[in-house]
Amino acid sequence: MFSGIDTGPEYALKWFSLEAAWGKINMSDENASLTDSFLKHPEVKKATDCINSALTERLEFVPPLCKVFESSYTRLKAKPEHIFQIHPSAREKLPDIINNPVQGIKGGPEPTDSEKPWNRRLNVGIVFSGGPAPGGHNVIAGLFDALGKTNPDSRLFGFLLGPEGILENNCIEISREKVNAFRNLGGFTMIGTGRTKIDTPEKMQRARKTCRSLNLDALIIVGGDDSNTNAAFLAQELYNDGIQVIGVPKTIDGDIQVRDKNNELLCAVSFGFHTAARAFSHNISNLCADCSSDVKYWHVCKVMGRVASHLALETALQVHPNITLIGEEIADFIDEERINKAEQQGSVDYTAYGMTLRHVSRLICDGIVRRAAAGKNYGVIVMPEGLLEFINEIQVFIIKLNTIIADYNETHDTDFHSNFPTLDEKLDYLRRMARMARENHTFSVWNTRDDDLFNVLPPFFQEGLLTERDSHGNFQFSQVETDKVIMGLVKDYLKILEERGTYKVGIERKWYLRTMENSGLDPEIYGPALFKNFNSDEPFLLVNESVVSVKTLKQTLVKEGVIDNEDDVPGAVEKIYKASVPKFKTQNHFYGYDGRGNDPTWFDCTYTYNLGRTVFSLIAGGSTGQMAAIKNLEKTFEQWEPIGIPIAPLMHLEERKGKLSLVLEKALVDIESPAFRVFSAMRGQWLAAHPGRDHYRRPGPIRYSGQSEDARPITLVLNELGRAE
Ligand code: FBP
Repeated sequence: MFSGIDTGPEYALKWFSLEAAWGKINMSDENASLTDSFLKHPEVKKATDCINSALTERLEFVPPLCKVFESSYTRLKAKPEHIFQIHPSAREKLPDIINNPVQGIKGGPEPTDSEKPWNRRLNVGIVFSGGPAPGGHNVIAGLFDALGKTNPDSRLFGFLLGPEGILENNCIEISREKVNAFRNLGGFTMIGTGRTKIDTPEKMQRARKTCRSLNLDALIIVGGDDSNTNAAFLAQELYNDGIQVIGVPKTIDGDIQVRDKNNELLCAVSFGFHTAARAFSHNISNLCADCSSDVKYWHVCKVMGRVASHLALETALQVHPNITLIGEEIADFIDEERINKAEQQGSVDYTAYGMTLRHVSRLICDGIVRRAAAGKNYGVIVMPEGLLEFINEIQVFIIKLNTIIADYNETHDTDFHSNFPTLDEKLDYLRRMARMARENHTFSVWNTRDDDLFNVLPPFFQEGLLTERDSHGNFQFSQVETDKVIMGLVKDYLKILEERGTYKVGIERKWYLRTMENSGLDPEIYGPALFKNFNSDEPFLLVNESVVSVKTLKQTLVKEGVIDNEDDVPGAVEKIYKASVPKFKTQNHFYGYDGRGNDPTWFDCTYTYNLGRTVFSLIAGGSTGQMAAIKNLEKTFEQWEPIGIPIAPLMHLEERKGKLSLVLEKALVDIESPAFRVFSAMRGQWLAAHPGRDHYRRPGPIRYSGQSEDARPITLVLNELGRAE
């Protein structure tokens, strides 16, 4: 017998019972024929068909066109008024595209003659890169329609499963039938996506080979900050081949936002953001309805947003959850008290800048305790998945571990994660690094102090921090249970507050009076002894802090002379005390992949379709190294203005895979922005730590008609209103 394989009698028993179960599930022949005829019934067929009326309506929706695309011909017109602060490194590495201007798009009558006919036949390749974002299919649809309208012989190729499809020359030709099957639908299902990066001379060479073999005039990269960075480098690489490369700003994270040097907004948000935020918001508002009905759970909602907290902020504005954490605010926090104390001692307390994990957990506890005092032992918490990166001590770990992993991969034949597959092996490697540094008295990224601090973290969190980086060297926040880490600390601290007697559920005064009177007890005698605010006019009563158990309850009542030592605590009083003991129960939720795959809102349907048309105008106008964008997204649709933004001037240096690289800058939440200031002014109200109704908002489900949903993200609306003031 082979060791390790269970073939004994017990195994046989398990197998037979499984077989019996399948026998029941698999219909007998007689049942199968019955099912067969039932399945052929036209109503059954209709009810179970993949094509349903909601889908048909969606496929038939025609997004409106920006005014300029109503003309039969478009041309580009440089907008030299927009200038950028250019990084010298970008100037050096991207010389042929660094001086690109912002391009405006103008409509007009068809030109009569031109050196390069505007309606020439084009071969264009398109690729999705990174995570899906609602609206991607409409970029393809917009581009396909514009190509076909201008020259029916033009061809559009879709590279399969992301940039890997370019490297492998794995593509399909996109037909009208295909486009029509995906109009206004979410996901990137038509051609798929992937996270491969074209970042080495060898990969650039392979990309060039593919483009040449398909005789491409242009390559379109629909992606986030890293992918648009890639687009710029490819544009430079393929410049002399005459192959144009155009980027499209995609990511639900909403962190591609572009301003010129004079702070004028050129691109307010990437596509997909609105839909994802609205999808999360609809689901989270359902949780608000749930928890305020059953009044027993705190729903903890982690929402996607790898780095920036835009999605969390938009969700907060959409739903008004009781507590929302915004990473950028947490990083910006300054503990004045600690700074002053250190100053008085003639030193500097660097830990006073930014919040620690513990500090964040205390903030949450404060909200929970205050709501409990108002009788609300339930609520909704929203936190961004990238929160940990904004927390001092964690950020340091992430940067150090990124460097260690990147260095290891560069100097060894096999990579860090294959060489150290288990957590113990990884920890052992780190321990050895720290020991060597100590024994040899040399500088090391990982020292004994790091190792000690790291070892007090729970194993699941250590594992999370050591998780494999993505192909861009980014830390994969979606793989870390941020909510679990924070809520673990919250639970511990609430326990302490409960023991101190400061975390109590408020008792409704009316209920107290009724319960006492029903038991024949005088509420006026027990009240002052039991509650610390009995003599106020507050509607919720708080049990004295000294009462933390039935034993201390009795001691307090005896001390206050309400009962004698020999007496038992009356049943009604014990019941009232027990009702004040909080039971902190949580339900954790992660909102990310669901919203990423959602069918797009009217905003995203329209935005992306017009982006596709913009891409065509940029190609036809001879641009390369540009990102298609729509200016004025924050305003009404009539004011939307399609433009091309040069990518190279947007680059700056950032740490990637432990090294400084030129990349497109991610836009973080600006805590001085009107949207954030509104959030910050209203969050006290949304915490609703007062008796009475909560302030939850119901944004409703996503539609595409624009009839009953916000026309655009609330963040954009508020920022625009604030700017105009
Ligand atoms: P992109 O930046 O590629 O658009 O992806 C964003 C995102 O949806 C993040 O919000 C999330 O952290 C990440 O993708 C998850 O990535 P993965 O699909 O690799 O799990």
